[in-house]
Amino acid sequence: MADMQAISTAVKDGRKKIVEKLVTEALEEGVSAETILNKGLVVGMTELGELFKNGEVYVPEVLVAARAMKAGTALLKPLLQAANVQSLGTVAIGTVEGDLHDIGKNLVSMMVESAGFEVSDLGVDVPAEKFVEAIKANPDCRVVGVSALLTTTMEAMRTTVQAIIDAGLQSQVKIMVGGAPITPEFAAEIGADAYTPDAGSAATKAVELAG
Ligand code: B1M
Repeated sequence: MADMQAISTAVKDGRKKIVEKLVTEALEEGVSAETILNKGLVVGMTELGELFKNGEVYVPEVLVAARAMKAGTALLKPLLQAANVQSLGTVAIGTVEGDLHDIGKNLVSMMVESAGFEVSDLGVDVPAEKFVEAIKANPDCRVVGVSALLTTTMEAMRTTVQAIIDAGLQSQVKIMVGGAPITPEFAAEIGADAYTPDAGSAATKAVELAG
Protein backbone atom coordinates (compact mmCIF):
# COMPACT_ATOMS: atom_id res chain seq x y z
CA MET A 1 0.00 0.00 0.00
CA ALA A 2 1.20 3.51 -0.85
CA ASP A 3 3.18 4.90 2.06
CA MET A 4 3.63 8.68 2.13
CA GLN A 5 5.98 8.37 5.09
CA ALA A 6 8.29 6.13 3.03
CA ILE A 7 8.31 8.72 0.23
CA SER A 8 9.18 11.55 2.60
CA THR A 9 11.93 9.45 4.20
CA ALA A 10 13.37 8.60 0.77
CA VAL A 11 13.46 12.31 -0.15
CA LYS A 12 15.11 13.15 3.16
CA ASP A 13 17.71 10.44 2.59
CA GLY A 14 18.29 11.57 -1.01
CA ARG A 15 17.32 8.17 -2.45
CA LYS A 16 16.38 9.25 -5.97
CA LYS A 17 15.71 5.78 -7.39
CA ILE A 18 13.58 4.82 -4.37
CA VAL A 19 11.62 8.06 -4.63
CA GLU A 20 10.93 7.32 -8.31
CA LYS A 21 9.88 3.76 -7.51
CA LEU A 22 7.59 4.72 -4.59
CA VAL A 23 6.00 7.63 -6.45
CA THR A 24 5.35 5.40 -9.49
CA GLU A 25 3.81 2.71 -7.27
CA ALA A 26 1.64 5.23 -5.43
CA LEU A 27 0.35 6.62 -8.73
CA GLU A 28 -0.38 3.10 -9.94
CA GLU A 29 -2.40 2.53 -6.76
CA GLY A 30 -4.47 5.59 -7.58
CA VAL A 31 -3.06 8.05 -5.03
CA SER A 32 -3.50 11.58 -6.38
CA ALA A 33 -0.49 13.60 -7.51
CA GLU A 34 -1.44 16.35 -5.03
CA THR A 35 -1.39 13.89 -2.12
CA ILE A 36 2.00 12.48 -3.12
CA LEU A 37 3.38 15.99 -3.48
CA ASN A 38 2.02 17.48 -0.27
CA LYS A 39 2.00 14.47 2.08
CA GLY A 40 5.16 12.79 0.76
CA LEU A 41 7.72 14.83 -1.16
CA VAL A 42 7.22 18.24 0.48
CA VAL A 43 7.13 16.70 3.98
CA GLY A 44 10.51 15.03 3.37
CA MET A 45 12.12 18.25 2.17
CA THR A 46 10.64 20.22 5.07
CA GLU A 47 11.97 17.69 7.61
CA LEU A 48 15.38 17.83 5.97
CA GLY A 49 15.27 21.63 6.24
CA GLU A 50 14.91 21.29 10.01
CA LEU A 51 17.93 18.98 10.19
CA PHE A 52 19.89 21.43 8.01
CA LYS A 53 18.92 24.31 10.29
CA ASN A 54 20.07 22.38 13.34
CA GLY A 55 23.40 21.51 11.77
CA GLU A 56 22.57 17.81 11.64
CA VAL A 57 23.03 17.61 7.85
CA TYR A 58 25.06 19.75 5.45
CA VAL A 59 24.80 21.19 1.92
CA PRO A 60 25.80 17.95 0.10
CA GLU A 61 22.96 15.99 1.77
CA VAL A 62 20.55 18.78 0.92
CA LEU A 63 21.66 18.77 -2.73
CA VAL A 64 21.17 15.02 -3.00
CA ALA A 65 17.72 15.32 -1.41
CA ALA A 66 16.84 18.16 -3.81
CA ARG A 67 17.76 15.88 -6.73
CA ALA A 68 15.51 13.13 -5.34
CA MET A 69 12.69 15.64 -4.82
CA LYS A 70 13.03 16.87 -8.41
CA ALA A 71 12.89 13.30 -9.74
CA GLY A 72 9.65 12.78 -7.81
CA THR A 73 8.03 16.02 -8.93
CA ALA A 74 9.01 15.30 -12.56
CA LEU A 75 6.81 12.19 -12.40
CA LEU A 76 3.89 14.20 -11.01
CA LYS A 77 4.17 17.14 -13.39
CA PRO A 78 2.15 15.72 -16.32
CA LEU A 79 -0.62 14.67 -13.95
CA LEU A 80 -0.78 18.02 -12.20
CA GLN A 81 -1.05 19.62 -15.62
CA ALA A 82 -3.58 17.19 -17.10
CA ALA A 83 -6.57 19.24 -16.00
CA ASN A 84 -5.30 22.29 -17.85
CA VAL A 85 -7.82 23.17 -20.54
CA GLN A 86 -7.62 26.87 -21.27
CA SER A 87 -4.72 29.33 -21.35
CA LEU A 88 -5.16 32.19 -18.92
CA GLY A 89 -2.09 34.02 -20.21
CA THR A 90 1.54 33.81 -19.13
CA VAL A 91 3.11 33.86 -15.70
CA ALA A 92 6.80 34.83 -15.72
CA ILE A 93 8.52 33.46 -12.63
CA GLY A 94 12.00 33.40 -11.20
CA THR A 95 14.11 33.32 -8.05
CA VAL A 96 15.77 36.65 -7.29
CA GLU A 97 19.40 37.58 -7.83
CA GLY A 98 21.80 35.92 -5.41
CA ASP A 99 19.39 33.10 -4.60
CA LEU A 100 19.79 29.59 -6.02
CA HIS A 101 16.78 27.89 -4.39
CA ASP A 102 14.38 26.65 -7.03
CA ILE A 103 12.38 23.73 -5.63
CA GLY A 104 9.58 25.91 -4.27
CA LYS A 105 9.61 28.11 -7.36
CA ASN A 106 9.36 25.01 -9.56
CA LEU A 107 6.40 23.73 -7.55
CA VAL A 108 4.69 27.10 -7.93
CA SER A 109 5.37 26.90 -11.71
CA MET A 110 3.84 23.45 -11.89
CA MET A 111 0.71 24.42 -9.99
CA VAL A 112 0.31 27.64 -11.97
CA GLU A 113 0.63 25.67 -15.21
CA SER A 114 -1.92 23.19 -13.99
CA ALA A 115 -4.29 26.11 -13.30
CA GLY A 116 -4.18 27.00 -17.01
CA PHE A 117 -1.29 29.44 -17.51
CA GLU A 118 1.72 29.30 -19.78
CA VAL A 119 4.84 29.63 -17.63
CA SER A 120 7.96 31.52 -18.61
CA ASP A 121 10.54 30.22 -16.14
CA LEU A 122 13.40 32.67 -15.79
CA GLY A 123 15.37 30.33 -13.52
CA VAL A 124 17.37 31.25 -10.42
CA ASP A 125 19.70 34.14 -9.58
CA VAL A 126 17.60 36.39 -11.81
CA PRO A 127 18.57 40.09 -11.87
CA ALA A 128 15.75 42.64 -11.64
CA GLU A 129 16.35 43.78 -15.25
CA LYS A 130 15.76 40.27 -16.51
CA PHE A 131 12.29 40.20 -14.90
CA VAL A 132 11.55 43.56 -16.53
CA GLU A 133 12.80 42.40 -19.96
CA ALA A 134 10.77 39.19 -19.74
CA ILE A 135 7.55 41.08 -19.01
CA LYS A 136 8.21 43.59 -21.81
CA ALA A 137 8.98 40.79 -24.26
CA ASN A 138 5.72 39.01 -23.51
CA PRO A 139 2.56 41.11 -23.87
CA ASP A 140 0.54 38.09 -22.76
CA CYS A 141 2.31 38.10 -19.37
CA ARG A 142 -0.40 38.80 -16.78
CA VAL A 143 1.36 37.85 -13.56
CA VAL A 144 5.02 37.92 -12.53
CA GLY A 145 6.09 35.59 -9.73
CA VAL A 146 9.12 36.51 -7.64
CA SER A 147 10.56 33.94 -5.25
CA ALA A 148 13.20 34.32 -2.50
CA LEU A 149 14.29 31.76 0.08
CA LEU A 150 17.00 33.64 1.95
CA THR A 151 16.59 36.53 4.35
CA THR A 152 19.65 38.01 2.62
CA THR A 153 17.90 38.03 -0.77
CA MET A 154 14.70 39.70 0.47
CA GLU A 155 16.30 43.02 -0.53
CA ALA A 156 16.79 41.70 -4.07
CA MET A 157 13.04 40.99 -4.07
CA ARG A 158 12.41 44.60 -3.07
CA THR A 159 14.72 45.80 -5.88
CA THR A 160 12.96 43.53 -8.39
CA VAL A 161 9.47 44.70 -7.46
CA GLN A 162 10.64 48.33 -7.58
CA ALA A 163 12.23 47.81 -11.02
CA ILE A 164 8.94 46.42 -12.36
CA ILE A 165 7.03 49.38 -10.90
CA ASP A 166 9.62 51.89 -12.18
CA ALA A 167 9.34 50.39 -15.68
CA GLY A 168 5.61 51.22 -15.59
CA LEU A 169 4.64 47.57 -15.97
CA GLN A 170 2.09 47.36 -13.15
CA SER A 171 -0.69 48.23 -15.61
CA GLN A 172 0.24 45.05 -17.54
CA VAL A 173 1.13 42.60 -14.77
CA LYS A 174 0.31 41.86 -11.18
CA ILE A 175 3.30 41.08 -8.98
CA MET A 176 3.07 37.99 -6.75
CA VAL A 177 5.81 37.19 -4.26
CA GLY A 178 6.57 34.24 -2.02
CA GLY A 179 9.18 32.06 -0.36
CA ALA A 180 9.90 30.95 3.20
CA PRO A 181 11.12 34.27 4.69
CA ILE A 182 8.48 36.41 2.97
CA THR A 183 5.49 37.70 4.94
CA PRO A 184 2.31 39.45 3.80
CA GLU A 185 3.58 42.57 5.59
CA PHE A 186 6.87 42.52 3.67
CA ALA A 187 5.03 41.95 0.40
CA ALA A 188 2.82 44.97 1.06
CA GLU A 189 5.80 47.08 2.17
CA ILE A 190 7.71 46.49 -1.09
CA GLY A 191 4.66 47.16 -3.27
CA ALA A 192 3.81 43.64 -4.46
CA ASP A 193 0.19 42.96 -5.41
CA ALA A 194 0.02 39.61 -3.64
CA TYR A 195 1.79 37.24 -1.28
CA THR A 196 1.03 33.55 -1.15
CA PRO A 197 2.51 31.03 1.29
CA ASP A 198 2.54 27.92 -0.90
CA ALA A 199 2.25 26.58 -4.44
CA GLY A 200 -1.44 25.72 -4.25
CA SER A 201 -2.49 29.15 -3.06
CA ALA A 202 -0.11 30.75 -5.59
CA ALA A 203 -2.02 29.06 -8.42
CA THR A 204 -5.39 30.15 -7.02
CA LYS A 205 -4.14 33.70 -6.52
CA ALA A 206 -2.63 33.87 -10.04
CA VAL A 207 -6.05 33.02 -11.52
CA GLU A 208 -7.62 35.75 -9.37
CA LEU A 209 -4.95 38.31 -10.32
CA ALA A 210 -5.22 37.56 -14.04
CA GLY A 211 -9.04 37.74 -14.00
CO1 B1M B 1 19.30 26.52 1.46
N1 B1M B 1 18.68 27.57 2.97
N2 B1M B 1 20.98 27.50 1.43
N3 B1M B 1 19.84 25.27 0.09
N4 B1M B 1 17.80 25.49 1.92
C1 B1M B 1 17.33 27.34 3.44
C2 B1M B 1 16.36 28.27 2.71
C3 B1M B 1 17.45 27.65 4.99
C4 B1M B 1 16.13 28.14 5.63
C5 B1M B 1 18.01 26.42 5.72
C6 B1M B 1 18.12 26.63 7.21
O1 B1M B 1 19.07 27.20 7.67
N5 B1M B 1 17.13 26.17 7.94
C7 B1M B 1 18.59 28.72 5.01
C8 B1M B 1 18.14 30.17 4.91
C9 B1M B 1 18.24 30.89 6.22
C10 B1M B 1 17.87 32.31 6.09
O2 B1M B 1 17.99 32.95 5.10
N6 B1M B 1 17.35 32.81 7.18
C11 B1M B 1 19.43 28.30 3.82
C12 B1M B 1 20.77 28.63 3.62
C13 B1M B 1 21.42 29.39 4.76
C14 B1M B 1 21.49 28.30 2.46
C15 B1M B 1 22.93 28.65 2.11
C16 B1M B 1 23.37 30.08 2.45
C17 B1M B 1 23.80 27.57 2.81
C18 B1M B 1 25.29 27.75 2.66
O3 B1M B 1 25.80 27.73 1.56
N7 B1M B 1 25.90 27.94 3.78
C19 B1M B 1 22.98 28.40 0.58
C20 B1M B 1 22.62 29.65 -0.24
C21 B1M B 1 22.82 29.44 -1.72
C22 B1M B 1 22.17 30.56 -2.52
O4 B1M B 1 20.99 30.50 -2.79
N8 B1M B 1 22.93 31.56 -2.87
C23 B1M B 1 21.93 27.36 0.45
C24 B1M B 1 21.95 26.37 -0.51
C25 B1M B 1 21.01 25.39 -0.63
C26 B1M B 1 21.12 24.24 -1.63
C27 B1M B 1 21.74 24.65 -2.97
C28 B1M B 1 22.00 23.20 -0.99
C29 B1M B 1 19.64 23.72 -1.70
C30 B1M B 1 18.83 24.32 -2.85
C31 B1M B 1 18.62 23.34 -3.95
C32 B1M B 1 17.60 23.86 -4.93
O5 B1M B 1 16.69 24.60 -4.61
N9 B1M B 1 17.80 23.43 -6.15
C33 B1M B 1 19.07 24.26 -0.39
C34 B1M B 1 17.86 23.80 0.20
C35 B1M B 1 17.19 22.63 -0.48
C36 B1M B 1 17.31 24.38 1.36
C37 B1M B 1 16.14 23.88 2.24
C38 B1M B 1 16.67 22.72 3.07
C39 B1M B 1 14.89 23.45 1.55
C40 B1M B 1 14.31 24.48 0.59
C41 B1M B 1 13.21 23.81 -0.17
O6 B1M B 1 13.41 23.42 -1.30
N10 B1M B 1 12.07 23.60 0.52
C42 B1M B 1 15.82 25.18 3.11
C43 B1M B 1 15.24 24.87 4.47
C44 B1M B 1 13.73 24.95 4.48
O7 B1M B 1 13.11 25.61 3.66
N11 B1M B 1 13.13 24.29 5.43
C45 B1M B 1 17.04 25.98 2.94
C46 B1M B 1 10.95 22.85 -0.04
C47 B1M B 1 10.10 23.79 -0.88
C48 B1M B 1 8.89 23.02 -1.39
O8 B1M B 1 9.65 24.82 -0.04
O9 B1M B 1 11.19 26.52 -1.09
O10 B1M B 1 9.79 27.12 0.95
P1 B1M B 1 9.94 26.36 -0.31
O11 B1M B 1 8.76 26.80 -1.29
C49 B1M B 1 7.42 26.82 -0.89
C50 B1M B 1 6.97 28.17 -0.30
O12 B1M B 1 8.02 28.93 0.25
C51 B1M B 1 6.27 28.83 -1.43
O13 B1M B 1 5.70 27.75 -2.15
C52 B1M B 1 6.63 26.67 -2.16
C53 B1M B 1 5.87 25.37 -2.30
O14 B1M B 1 4.79 25.26 -1.42
N12 B1M B 1 6.98 29.65 -2.39
C54 B1M B 1 6.28 30.55 -3.12
C55 B1M B 1 8.25 29.66 -2.81
N13 B1M B 1 8.43 30.54 -3.79
C56 B1M B 1 7.23 31.12 -3.99
C57 B1M B 1 6.84 32.09 -4.92
C58 B1M B 1 5.49 32.48 -4.89
C59 B1M B 1 4.57 31.92 -4.00
C60 B1M B 1 4.95 30.95 -3.11
O15 B1M B 1 5.02 33.39 -5.73
C61 B1M B 1 5.80 33.82 -6.78
